[in-house]
Amino acid sequence: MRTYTNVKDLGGLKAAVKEALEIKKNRFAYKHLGENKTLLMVFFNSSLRTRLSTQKAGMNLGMNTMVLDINQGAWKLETERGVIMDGDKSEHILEAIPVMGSYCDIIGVRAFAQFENKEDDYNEKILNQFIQYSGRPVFSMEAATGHPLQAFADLITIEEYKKKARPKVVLTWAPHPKALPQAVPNSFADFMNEADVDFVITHPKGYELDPKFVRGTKVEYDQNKALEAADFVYAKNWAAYEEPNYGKILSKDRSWTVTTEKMGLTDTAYFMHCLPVRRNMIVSDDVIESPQSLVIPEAANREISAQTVLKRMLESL
Ligand code: AN0
Ligand code: CP
Repeated sequence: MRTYTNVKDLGGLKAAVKEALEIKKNRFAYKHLGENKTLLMVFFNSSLRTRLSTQKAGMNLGMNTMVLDINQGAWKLETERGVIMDGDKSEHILEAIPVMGSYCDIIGVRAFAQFENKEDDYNEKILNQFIQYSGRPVFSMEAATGHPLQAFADLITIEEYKKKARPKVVLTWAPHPKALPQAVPNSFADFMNEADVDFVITHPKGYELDPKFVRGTKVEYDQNKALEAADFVYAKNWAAYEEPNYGKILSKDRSWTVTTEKMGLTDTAYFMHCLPVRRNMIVSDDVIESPQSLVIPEAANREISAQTVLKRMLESL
């Protein structure tokens, strides 16, 4: 595997989940693969889970791991070509990327949508420059339009907990005080569309996601209706995608918060969220603390999704 940026890079999902569950049973079985190989993780944004789980996955595979926080200690990077660099940015990304590539064998990149220019975000301007100029296999640790390590971990979790062959999975928008990217819901939709699930999306009008990820999925604007008979409720906030509101908050309506009452509409569904989560905005204390909450096992599976991807990349070096 040379790149991991979306569901297609995994090939068949069934085989990928099977491989992931085998890795989970014996996570040190492939320790020889990473011997004398170096993983570099580059963060343009904050992280708890991605940072720790991906580093742990690399260590399970015997890799050396290095982390660079671009905004804490590295030089500020210019990302536009042709700019006269007389401002506060000391280095151009066109030098920085191949230099980073020269010190490692595999690179992970976290570079969120910046909400300044929709085209730049949706063309994955930063991530694609790493793919083009690093000379190394590159994987997304949440880029502008997707978070495929998260969605893969989500799918593994659903496979582990589902009680029927084809569960109903509902992705619901929920309120949040700050504008958040569409990366997590985009990737979740991308994966659910390829998985054997009955997938429904619900959000207020104006929060329509990129049709490239939604594909033919049913969008039900009435959250209560969408939740009926759900087996899994996946909550997430995102800012508007459609112009002229790209990156804007259109609603903070707390009637969309996932509460015990809302979960009562489901078929005793499990609750999922990628974390970090704002309690009593996205989800009530009661729901996230209930036995139906999968947020911790879901986060734990991030180690497994990362390890499956890194294993495949090491195998193709
Ligand atoms: C980020 C987001 O919504 O994309 C990261 C989630 C994994 N969340 C926040 O910035 C709070
Ligand atoms: N879910 C997730 O990616 O968490 P972090 O932002 O803490 O890495």
